Amino acid sequence: MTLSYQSVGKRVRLSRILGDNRGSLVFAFDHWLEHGPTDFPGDRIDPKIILEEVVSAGVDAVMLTPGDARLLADIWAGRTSLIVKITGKTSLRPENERLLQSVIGSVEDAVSLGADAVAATVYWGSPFEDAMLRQWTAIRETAEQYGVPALQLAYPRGPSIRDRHAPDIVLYGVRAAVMVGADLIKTYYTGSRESFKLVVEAASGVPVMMSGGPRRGTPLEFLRDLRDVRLAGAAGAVVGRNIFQAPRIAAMARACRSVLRLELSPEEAVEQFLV
Ligand code: FBP
Repeated sequence: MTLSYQSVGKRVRLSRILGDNRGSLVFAFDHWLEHGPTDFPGDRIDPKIILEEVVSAGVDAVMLTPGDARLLADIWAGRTSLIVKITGKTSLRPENERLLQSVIGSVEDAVSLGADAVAATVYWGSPFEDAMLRQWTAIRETAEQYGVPALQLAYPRGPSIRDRHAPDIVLYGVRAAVMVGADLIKTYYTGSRESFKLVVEAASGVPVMMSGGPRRGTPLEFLRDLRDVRLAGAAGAVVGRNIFQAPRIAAMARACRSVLRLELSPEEAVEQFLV
């Protein structure tokens, strides 16, 4: 059977992000929008400085908003892959509306920027789940026409969800993401290799990446989680704060990459890059 142009496009773009299941490190950098200044203590205000450090360390892709992808193109273009996140929210909006993300760009914007994927969040379990699924479906359909993979940030979050990291809850969100056509899924870590293996299995071959989360107590703790999700069969991780809040950003990015690629153990990575 002859493949469609779109399915070839998707395959080519996905391979730029994931390689041949090499253990991919994506740098998430939409935090100025999502969280604001609290994520950027001290003098870490300029996104250019942070992004340059991370890109120079060598990551498989960066995930940026459309505006930052344009503004920071001199830094990432030609050096790494781009994922454009086209939904977002601020922490300034009223508490009861923080379970909804707004559309902040289009698939066409992402294509114009040269993106290898578009990303959108779905808060599974949110009172706004219906609105987010409508957004997701429109994005996924358009992305399909351009042969652009659609990454879903599949985040269980809502009044009925007590623990968003609970294995059953994460697994449910991932399965749901597969059922609505995600090509790549980013989700919460369930806390153990065994439970994350079940999450990966529930995705039935759709690549799953761990979402970094707040900065851990020590780099070693985080690197051990990266090693465990990799051994659980994850395609890699999408990491923001654990890299850009580290004392030495580029060194931490290198450590994460070598662990995800299973080139070094977490302990060896600390020894090589972080002492
Ligand atoms: P982190 O590694 O810093 O957790 O980044 C991943 C990410 O999904 C970002 O893309 C996003 O800004 C943030 O986490 C969402 O954070 P929250 O869980 O507070 O909504």
